[in-house]
Amino acid sequence: LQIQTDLRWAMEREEFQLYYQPIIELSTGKIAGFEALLRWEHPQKGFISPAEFIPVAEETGIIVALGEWVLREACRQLHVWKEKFISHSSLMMSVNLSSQQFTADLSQRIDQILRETHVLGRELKLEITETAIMADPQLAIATLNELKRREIKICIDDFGTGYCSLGYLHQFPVDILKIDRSFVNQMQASDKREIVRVIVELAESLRMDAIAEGIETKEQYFLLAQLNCKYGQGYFFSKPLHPNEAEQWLIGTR
Ligand code: G
Ligand code: G
Ligand code: NA
Repeated sequence: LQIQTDLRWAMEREEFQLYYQPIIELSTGKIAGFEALLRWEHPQKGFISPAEFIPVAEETGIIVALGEWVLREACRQLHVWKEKFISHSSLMMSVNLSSQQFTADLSQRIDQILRETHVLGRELKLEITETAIMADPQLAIATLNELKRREIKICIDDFGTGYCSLGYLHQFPVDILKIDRSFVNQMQASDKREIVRVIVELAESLRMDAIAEGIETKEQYFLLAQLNCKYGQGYFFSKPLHPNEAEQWLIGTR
């Protein structure tokens, strides 16, 4: 496959770029951080969606090196912004992890990156899917505990779409449940709204926070705030932004 070959070269050719989507604290409307989202600008084909190339990067194992680049770049950018905008001192950076990055040596790799980029563990949030965690729950518990010792925040991504055993959930040192977009964008339907309510209450009873993704309307925002969902992100607030645009956002929202 051409895309496989191109992916191998793309890192050296510096064709990857991170975009940043603001994460909002719903009770105040203030920015709490960003989610880093990978973009690939192919020299001939233009922008290729991560939905298309991440699976290929996973099949070929390229995701491990690529994922490490993402972590380093996101941390580097966070540090730059914290130095530049001291009024945003509590800003956090969220990074997506592929299941293949979720290995026993993950925390040592991250230690190295945090040292290099002068970022603190508590400023970093990792987004992991239910599927990645449930692939090997015992390994997951050990790895998550290592991350927790460093005060790194753990978020279960796309919560509600995979299978996360409730029996395990309370054993995982998880900080945040991210409510999948598919529930959020149909919140005007009462059954979907109930699912969102149940996830927010589940998070609360497990002493976790909830974040909603894919908020596109003011109605969704108000409903989520009413349900005491702590954080949110989505096109209603902002699409994922080029770093320069993200900076403008920080300037405008101090
Ligand atoms: O940004 P966009 O909606 O096009 O992303 C599509 C999918 O790709 C999302 O599910 C997102 O989680 C995933 N994705 C984006 N950036 C990264 C990344 O840096 N690492 C991993 N593993 N997945 C990512
Ligand atoms: O599941 P995950 O958080 O990895 O998905 C992030 C992806 O969702 C990003 O690629 C981003 O472009 C996309 N996205 C972000 N906000 C919205 C939104 O409000 N609506 C829709 N449909 N997609 C969104
Ligand atoms: Na995510």
